[in-house]
Amino acid sequence: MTETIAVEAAPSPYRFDPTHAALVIIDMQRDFVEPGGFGETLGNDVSTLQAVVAPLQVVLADARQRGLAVIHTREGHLPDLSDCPPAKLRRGAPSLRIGAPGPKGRILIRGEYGHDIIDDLAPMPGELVVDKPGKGSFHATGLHDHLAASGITSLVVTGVTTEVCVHTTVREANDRGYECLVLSDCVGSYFPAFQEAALAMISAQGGIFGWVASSSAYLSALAAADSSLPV
Ligand code: C5J
Repeated sequence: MTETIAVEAAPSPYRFDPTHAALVIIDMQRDFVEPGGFGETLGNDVSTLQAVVAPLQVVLADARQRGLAVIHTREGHLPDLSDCPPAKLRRGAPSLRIGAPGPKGRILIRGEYGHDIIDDLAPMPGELVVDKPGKGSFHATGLHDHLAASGITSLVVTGVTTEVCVHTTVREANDRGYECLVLSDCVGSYFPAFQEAALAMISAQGGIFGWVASSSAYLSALAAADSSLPV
């Protein structure tokens, strides 16, 4: 039986049908979350991203238990860097550039240990893993086609970093007609001020890009709907 769930969210209740929804987990990769990866080479303190892992594990376990579609993404490049625009390679002042040998293998290169998703959130068989060369999950990937073929119209978005790959993905999704709920404690930034501003931007102006809720509000709404089902 399908049912519309209403999650207490900003700027208004987020309504979705779990049979047409997916949990999207963005870039929870060792290269961003753990010391020695791309995030740290850019001068960031990676510890702020680690706070996301525990609440996200709870949301992921719930999605798996209720059969919600789960999609993971990974930002990274082919070993020959042919899919990495030179402008991206040159950008910033990293201590190690994309493709350089780092403590977890070549920085942000597909197939390397650091590029993969952290063990605590490792994909299970049957869960889609989208490899993306950009910040957004729709650019140069088959994600839109996959979602359309699966009848998915609502995205519950989590992962890192809030103002970069999460924001870019939500903006891309919004322009393609998806309704996104961003879980505020399941997205993380290296910069607290960016976290706050990025979340505010999503729900501002009547929900210009989407909705924002805590994972507890999201899980409570699902649990309430479970308990109201006829037995
Ligand atoms: C960044 C990402 N920050 N996953 N990537 O370069 O947000």
